[in-house]
Amino acid sequence: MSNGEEISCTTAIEKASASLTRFPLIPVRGIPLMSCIAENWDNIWAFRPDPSDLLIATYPKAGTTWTQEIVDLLLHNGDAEACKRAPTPIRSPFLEIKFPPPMSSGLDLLTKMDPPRIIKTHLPFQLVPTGFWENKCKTIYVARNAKDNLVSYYHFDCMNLTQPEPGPWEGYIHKFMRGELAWGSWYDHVKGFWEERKKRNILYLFYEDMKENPRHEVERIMRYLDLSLSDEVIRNIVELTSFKKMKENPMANYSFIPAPVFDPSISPFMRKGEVGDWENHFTPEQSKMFDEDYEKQMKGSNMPFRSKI
Ligand code: PPS
Repeated sequence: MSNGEEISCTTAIEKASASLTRFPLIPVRGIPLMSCIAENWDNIWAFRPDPSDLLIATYPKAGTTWTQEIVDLLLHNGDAEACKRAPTPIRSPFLEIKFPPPMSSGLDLLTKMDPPRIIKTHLPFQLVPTGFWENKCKTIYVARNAKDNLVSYYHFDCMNLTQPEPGPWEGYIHKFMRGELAWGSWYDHVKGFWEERKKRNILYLFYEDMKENPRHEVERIMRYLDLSLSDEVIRNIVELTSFKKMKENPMANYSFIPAPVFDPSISPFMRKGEVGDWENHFTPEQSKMFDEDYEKQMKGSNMPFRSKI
């Protein structure tokens, strides 16, 4: 997208903002989704990807944007300028998102793009349109430890004025534990894709591994995409996708979404990008209560989550 198109995208959001609201949640097959998504469900479910399309699936705030940027750079041989052609959600549409006109929905954007496309979703495994599996589309799933994921989601729900009202922090923890936030239960989401990862050839990544050894994870993504890039290009991609660089990159930091939709005075989209920030939010009592519930909800899953590195 040219600079002109980016401006018209921002203008569209500004025009639509009068009808934008904190969308209530409506269950779709038991999963709470924003009403703007639930009301368009039949069209989302009917989406047929191309076998060459790549799906990046996450629970919200688990490292989606970071992974979208890594993938786009890998597919463009590390060409930073090429990856500044448009903001993230235009380069890599968000499958299920649908805001009032004149804003384009994820499906509108996908229809206008030629495959192979990099498609983002937060849908849990059972709600991903079956064409992705029938067409054996490559899928990268990114999971983030529950406590940091929750903290990031809380700040996002405060600043994104289309998300349901988060309410007070203490109550938010309970909503997360009960799976009442948009896109449902974190526990079921991470387990759902984990259980399917071998059968569906899903590359399952952890945010904490990406922070600890970004080069290692970038190389894993590269191999999964059947690419082979030079040492120097890989080094450059790791640098370009560091938190600091992405925070400064207007095509990757969501600064093109104007207030009052994303209100940066409440929290920036690129907030901290750390592992362990939950320690600055949970009281010892909240942490203990959360851990006890976590043990029950994750019993038998044996997933290698780390809330510290
Ligand atoms: S969304 O809205 O669901 O697509 O958000 P998502 O991109 O999944 O998650 C946003 C959080 O990821 C952090 N982030 C990064 N961390 C480390 N390195 C890089 N490059 C990076 N890019 C984004 C972002 O800051 C959000 O986490 P918090 O903890 O809120 O800072």
